[in-house]
Amino acid sequence: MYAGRRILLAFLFFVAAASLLLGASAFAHAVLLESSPALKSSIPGPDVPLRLHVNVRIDAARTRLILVDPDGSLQTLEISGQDPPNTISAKARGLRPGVYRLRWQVLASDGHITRGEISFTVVKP
Ligand SMILES: [Cu+2]
Repeated sequence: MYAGRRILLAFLFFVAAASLLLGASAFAHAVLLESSPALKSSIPGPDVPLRLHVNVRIDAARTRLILVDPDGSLQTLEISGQDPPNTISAKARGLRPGVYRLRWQVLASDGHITRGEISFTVVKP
């Protein structure tokens, strides 16, 4: 009984230590802090400025932004700016009202790729 408890405590300690270590290494990855448009927000069209803010400096040359239209078609967006180096800016033009998804993929300075998807709604201006 007592030995079982000690094993359980050791296990819990191990889990806590492992999650601390994982948390520390995950910090070097690019984590999305903020986006414009924000997730599930509505924004007037037809021209929509896009901006992603991550926690670390990213490599623009290895960053991809793909916009999925309401009808499911894809367009690759040109990255127009990276100032400061932990942000990416682009502009989507001529968007009709509807639900869009921005698929993003960034390469952080530690060599790890992070991806995600932000859905937002374009409304009439
Ligand atoms: Cu990493």
